[in-house]
Amino acid sequence: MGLNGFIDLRSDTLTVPTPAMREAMAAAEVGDDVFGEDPTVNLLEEMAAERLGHEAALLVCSGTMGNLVALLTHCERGDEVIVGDNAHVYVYEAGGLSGVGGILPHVLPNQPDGTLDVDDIAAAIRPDNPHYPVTRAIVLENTHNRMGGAYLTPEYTAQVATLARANGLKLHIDGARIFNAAVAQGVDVKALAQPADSVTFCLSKGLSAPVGSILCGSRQFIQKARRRRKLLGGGLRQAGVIAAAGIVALEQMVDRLREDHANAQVLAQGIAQVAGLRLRPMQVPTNMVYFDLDPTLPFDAAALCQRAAAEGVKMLPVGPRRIRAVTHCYVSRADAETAAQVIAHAVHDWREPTSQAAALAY
Ligand code: TLP
Repeated sequence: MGLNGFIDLRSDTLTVPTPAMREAMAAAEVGDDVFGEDPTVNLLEEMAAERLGHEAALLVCSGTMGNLVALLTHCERGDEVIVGDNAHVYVYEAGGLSGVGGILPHVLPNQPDGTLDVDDIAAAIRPDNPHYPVTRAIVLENTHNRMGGAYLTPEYTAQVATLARANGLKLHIDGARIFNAAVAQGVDVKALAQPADSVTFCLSKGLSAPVGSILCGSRQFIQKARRRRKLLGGGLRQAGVIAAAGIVALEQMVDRLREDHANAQVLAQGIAQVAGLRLRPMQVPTNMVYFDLDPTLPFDAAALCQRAAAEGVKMLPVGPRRIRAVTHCYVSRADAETAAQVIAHAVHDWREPTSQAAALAY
């Protein structure tokens, strides 16, 4: 197991195509997708739409592009979207919604479970008054990356969809890891995706495809979105080589996500036992483990990550004293156990330097 000799927990984006994907990519039947003539892309889009319970789907280059295309399709310049303060769309997408779309984010606090408070959303919808921007859409994220991989339930999603509809708004879901959310709750992904007007999900994260995300919505919405994708330079030609891996991802890589969740538990249990490290959140709902370094530890997150990497375990510092570790199909249960041991040793060695190191220091 492992990736390039490392247990690489920095992200599930690090996953590389499986042997079955490479075979499918090599054998893919292709055509010009801008002409709508790539049979493999067309098949993937049909499969994805059917799977999520939407009429149509569009292959895009990345999750970032999918979210931007969706918001460009729902909104006009000067419109406003309601979004969480920890949303990927708001924090990690280079400001594209404003920079490219001229769309204002109306930012609400994300709750620890990844939700936006429904009363907060209702209060944030602007009245029809020429002073205000037009509130056009609500964006949810499932699973929620910065809120610890928390998943949104079908009930919550339906509640927000109802609120959106009652106010003439669109609901977009950044479902980069929506299959993790479905598997973790044991529900059909349709129950999480169907209530929304548009949903993106990523093929290139836990599902292990090398490139690509999918945007789903109504036939009319996808037709309009296709033009926005072209505008952003995302009209690829023989994209069937990418889509072929995406088809394998949907067929073979979804159900096994439960293994990643189980391995995240193993890793979290190991980390929870290390004095000076604190899981936050305490519960690990899917494949993401976030933990903080106690202020008493004489090193920061970057230093601990550096030391763990020297022992073969890569993690991501996401704050001065905060670290993220993500499991995926190249992290086995044994790797999760090893990673926890490496982290424990790295912390312990710092706290109690060996007599030789102490002598050298002296
Ligand atoms: N997230 C990446 C980083 O950008 C943080 C990661 O390693 O987790 N939505 C969500 C919820 C995401 O976590 C990501 C990627 C995206 C969208 C964007 O997807 P890509 O990277 O394909 O543009």
